[in-house]
Amino acid sequence: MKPLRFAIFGTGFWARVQLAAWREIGGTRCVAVYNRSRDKADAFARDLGVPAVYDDPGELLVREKPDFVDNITEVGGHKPLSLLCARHRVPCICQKPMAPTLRDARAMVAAFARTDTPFYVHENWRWQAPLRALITTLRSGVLGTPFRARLTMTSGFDVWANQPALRTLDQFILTDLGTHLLDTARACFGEARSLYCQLHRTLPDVRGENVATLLLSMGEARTSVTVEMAYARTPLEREVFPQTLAFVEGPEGSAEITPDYGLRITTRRGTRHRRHAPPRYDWADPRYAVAQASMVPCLRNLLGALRGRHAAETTGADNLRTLELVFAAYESARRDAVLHLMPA
Ligand code: 89V
Repeated sequence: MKPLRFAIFGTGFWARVQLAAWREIGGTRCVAVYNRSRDKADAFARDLGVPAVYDDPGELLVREKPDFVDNITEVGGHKPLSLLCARHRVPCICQKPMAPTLRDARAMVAAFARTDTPFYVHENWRWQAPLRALITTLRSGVLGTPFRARLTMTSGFDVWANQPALRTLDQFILTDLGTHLLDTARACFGEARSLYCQLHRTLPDVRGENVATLLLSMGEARTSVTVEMAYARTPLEREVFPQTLAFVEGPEGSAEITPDYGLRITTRRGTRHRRHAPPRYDWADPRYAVAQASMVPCLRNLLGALRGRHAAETTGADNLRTLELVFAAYESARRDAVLHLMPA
């Protein structure tokens, strides 16, 4: 089968690993890159063997006619560059968070819908090996319908070293990490009915909030889901970045994701423990192993959708539901109020 020809927009930290993840899967060929500063795009193309470099994304689309674009720019580039793809009717995968406001995100999804052009969001968290094993366990019904769950990602890791732009965001942890955890919560427990959130800003050199705690009622069963996240440089006995830990309780059993990529499932028959360590890729930064490895199944799912083989899990339209939770969380924290998101 002919490889799909694609272009990458943005040549920063994530673009390098994302291209490696595309190459891991096969079936595509990166034919061009665009970056605002051409010297960065030149260096990227030279290091990674991409044949063409542009500092004008419109010109790239006209000349190269890619089968799709992977938009891996910082959040400020997501809307303008995705809309450019929509205007050219070029399918686009947009990095998370899709947009800095819900209004922008809705406009993006609508633009692709109007031109009947595929639009996906690169949301890889739900594809992390231990979380995927948890999702499969929940869908098997072995725990019964969960009544309570906790997702936790609390880390002292210096995320700003590789992503300095995160320091200057007015809205930080909910948009950067909250998108991931709330999307994973949706994959596990269904849509949120209500939400309450508290935020803290504890670091003088980071503009936005860096600690968030949410309580959601999710799905038909109104599962009580607590989501905790922090990038607070708090000394921790055990650093598990970028793993998300979880504990789920149901009438028939419980499940726990432990710091060593373990999934422990306890039913009346006892406890079963299995490790779901991420595959090791030589292109992946070992400090980000489980997160970067999850790009492979995430991109495989999106590629299958681009080829028309199946529906993508993380379409733009689906991801709107995740962003609705992110922005509802800011509103809840601002008003110190529970928000009801669905008719009871
Ligand atoms: O994957 C990401 O989007 C990163 C991280 C969650 C590691 O902070 O920004």
